[in-house]
Amino acid sequence: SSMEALSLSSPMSPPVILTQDELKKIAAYKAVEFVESGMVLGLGTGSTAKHAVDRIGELLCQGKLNNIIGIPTSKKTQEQALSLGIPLSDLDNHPTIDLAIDGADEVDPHLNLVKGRGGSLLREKMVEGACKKFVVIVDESKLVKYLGGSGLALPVEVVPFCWKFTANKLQNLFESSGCVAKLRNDCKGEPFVTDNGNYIVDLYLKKDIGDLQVASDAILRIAGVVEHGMFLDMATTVIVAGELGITIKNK
Ligand code: ABF
Repeated sequence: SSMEALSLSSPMSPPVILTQDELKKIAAYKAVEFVESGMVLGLGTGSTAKHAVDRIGELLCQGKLNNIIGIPTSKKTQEQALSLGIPLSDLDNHPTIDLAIDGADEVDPHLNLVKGRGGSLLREKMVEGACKKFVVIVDESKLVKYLGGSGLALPVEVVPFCWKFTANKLQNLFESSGCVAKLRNDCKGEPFVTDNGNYIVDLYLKKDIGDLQVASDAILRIAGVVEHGMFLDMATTVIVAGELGITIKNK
């Protein structure tokens, strides 16, 4: 893996304090520099990816990009892209995508990710799994030593049918990591429903779950599980914006 650091301010200028949203925007704009006319683009979801989609719309509008086809990873991003006039299609029509840009909840030192706090993990995994290049954009708060290390949950999309049965199986699977499985609720206290009509079970872990590929396979073997939020060996580039500048990590 290679690394490249770009400073945001010259050594002589006074330090600039940036908000987390400004850092997200800096990472997003940097990623859009990889976009070229004629590309089929995976469009991510979340507050970081939103800046990238806005920027792509702006460049299209200014005529600085042409012939872009966007493949959205959620209904929300689909609406945003439509409002910006970005031409859209889907994986059925474009099974190979040139480049996807999306955020993440956690990034480990090997560029493995946790995604799905926003609830769009299934479509994200389908689209981003079909990409030649997958550029992840984060502010430095998303960097962790191991997945689960932020104290946030590992999200799992499950079918609504007997979700408690599935949640129990998931909790038991990671019993030795002190796992607690909770159904995600929306702001009204009702089960959160994904774009695909499913539920999300959030797995809170107290310890490292060990071999991630083994954990991934075990989760996916449970009937009732649709997909989980570990994105292993998928990111080709991670752009991290921090107070001291932008770091670009390549696989
Ligand atoms: C999507 O947005 C999700 O996979 C991830 O959960 C979330 C990150 O959101 P934000 O950029 O708002 O932190 O990429």
